[in-house]
Amino acid sequence: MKPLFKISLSIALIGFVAFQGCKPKGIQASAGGDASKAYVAPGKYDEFYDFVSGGFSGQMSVYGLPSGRLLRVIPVFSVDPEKGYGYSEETKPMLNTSHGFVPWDDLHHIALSETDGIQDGRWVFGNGNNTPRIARIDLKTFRTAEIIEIPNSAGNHSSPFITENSEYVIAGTRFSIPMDNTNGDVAINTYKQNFKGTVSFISIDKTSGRLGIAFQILTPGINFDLARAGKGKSHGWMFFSCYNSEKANTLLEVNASQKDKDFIMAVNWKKAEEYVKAGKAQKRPVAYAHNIYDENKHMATSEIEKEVLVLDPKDCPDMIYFMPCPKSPHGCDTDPTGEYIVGSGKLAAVIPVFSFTKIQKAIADKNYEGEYDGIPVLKYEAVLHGEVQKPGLGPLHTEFDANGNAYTSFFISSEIVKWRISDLKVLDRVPTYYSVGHLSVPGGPTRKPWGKYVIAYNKITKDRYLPTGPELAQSAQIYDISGDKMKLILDFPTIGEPHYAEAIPADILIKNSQKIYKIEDNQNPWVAKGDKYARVERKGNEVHVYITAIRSHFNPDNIEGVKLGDIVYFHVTNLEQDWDIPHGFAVKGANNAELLIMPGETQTLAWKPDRTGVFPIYCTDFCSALHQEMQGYIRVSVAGSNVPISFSMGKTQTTDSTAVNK
Ligand code: RUQ
Ligand code: CUA
Repeated sequence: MKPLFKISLSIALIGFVAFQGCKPKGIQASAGGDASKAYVAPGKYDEFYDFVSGGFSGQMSVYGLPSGRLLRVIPVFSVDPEKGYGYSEETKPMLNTSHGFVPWDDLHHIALSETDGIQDGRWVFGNGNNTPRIARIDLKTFRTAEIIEIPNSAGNHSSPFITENSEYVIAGTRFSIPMDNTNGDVAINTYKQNFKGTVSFISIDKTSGRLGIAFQILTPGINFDLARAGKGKSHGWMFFSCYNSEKANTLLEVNASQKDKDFIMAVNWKKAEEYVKAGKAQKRPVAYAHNIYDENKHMATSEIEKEVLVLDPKDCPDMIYFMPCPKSPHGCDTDPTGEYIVGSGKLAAVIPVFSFTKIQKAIADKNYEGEYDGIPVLKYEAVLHGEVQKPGLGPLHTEFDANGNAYTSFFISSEIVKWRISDLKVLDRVPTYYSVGHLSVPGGPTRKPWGKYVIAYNKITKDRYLPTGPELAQSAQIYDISGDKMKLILDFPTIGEPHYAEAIPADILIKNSQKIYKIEDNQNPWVAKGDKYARVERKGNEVHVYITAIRSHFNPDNIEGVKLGDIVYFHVTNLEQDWDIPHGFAVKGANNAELLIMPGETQTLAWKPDRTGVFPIYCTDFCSALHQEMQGYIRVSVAGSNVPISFSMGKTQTTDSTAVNK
């Protein structure tokens, strides 16, 4: 098998290289779809919100479908000067980790919360790949509400995947590593002895959404790539794709592609819950950050948590099984009925489809082909529903419609292939421009796909848009899937590198969308709930400026008495109570971004002046006809100055106009 495979891989790669090298003829002609299907008239709403991961931008973006209009970029793991996220004192703790402040991450996957296997529109989750984290975004405010770090993990790629009643978001580690509570200072080539993997089950509080690491399962030292929860009949199970069953620690490109089959790991998490209840989990000392944004205080707090429960499969029989899966599986997707699990070997020539019923039978019959690190390996043929033959090259991800069809992306052959789950027949194929990674059908990973479109998220765009220097935009392409044949109707560039996306009917979110923060509910410790609270206070070398903002002035707007060596905290409260009236706040020379303060909210900017003088402050968001007049001054005097703290708005100064610092 090995030499044969090598040949087919090199043919695939030659094909890929050739494909990269010259543009197939006639592409521009074939790319013209029925654009009217993507047309949303000015002033009309889109039918779906589409939440798209930003990859190495660390953010999540929100588009309208089918128009492809960009509605919002939600800052998640990366600082965002546009919104002051990660720059204001209130939001800095959101990016705290056990390594300190980490202002960036690599966000690959989206998971919308579900009730009974249907999207409920409460939260959207995203993973941080680099410094393992999961974020929860509140869909009332489209803001990051919580970030939890994951211990015993390195490269949180197989994440976050949600169960059908949002019991858990689940995260598998991409890299195996020495566990956090062991001495990690070991030779890298002791991989096989010292490196382990984990998968983490992070519980979601039903009302508040608050996250907590319920337990982790220790696994052999392999790499987890993706995952999906079971649903319907397979609810209570979780399926993870894994590669590097060879346990290579170097040149994985070759060394982790040796075996014909890697695995899909099936975890019976209901059983795992029983083991935790029965006290089978070990408490392990770890350190991970847990950051929560309090909506009433408009402020995040970060705590370092110290312990995690770990289940070792050695002590927990019947909890995990391996299923052989051809050649370095990437995507692992469960169909809407929960009966079928689709594996996608990046280097495989077929798509294997597993049957949950057969998996249960093989487990009951102990139909094993052996063991891997003491964990039973089920017989491939015994658990297989069948293989899709000759589907394309480099299958990555599969989504579903409500009519029993599957849509698989093919990176190497740059196409989407539609096939029928029941008889595994290929029904249609369309090219993508180019090299599609994930694809997404609205509701596609749930029990209730909404269908209508499949959206391809492409890694390479080459000649699709005007050239923009060495780097070109990644792109999304929308295909109409309402008929038998897929039809390209629109393509649009994306922010960062889009990996996965999930779309949800707009109606589900619109009704909950928050318009303002009520000023009377503002519990920020530095709030100024009206003009009479506007003031400046000195505390040692800290100067606290309590500023209110309302169209079109700041109160106070003239501030004096700051001395070199002071640190100034501008606590700005936006007194507006109208929808869509944020004010911004910036001061010259701050080593910081602006603040962008929503109606009813308080945010704080820290500024350490580096020279004496008079510095402008101003509103950055065009809020009114007199936005440009929304400005003021702050005076900074020498260190030993006796200029007293003073502040005002609207008063004509009575001091001697020639007064300068002595
Ligand atoms: S991955 S392009 Cu990071 Cu989801 Cu498959
Ligand atoms: Cu406030 Cu511009």
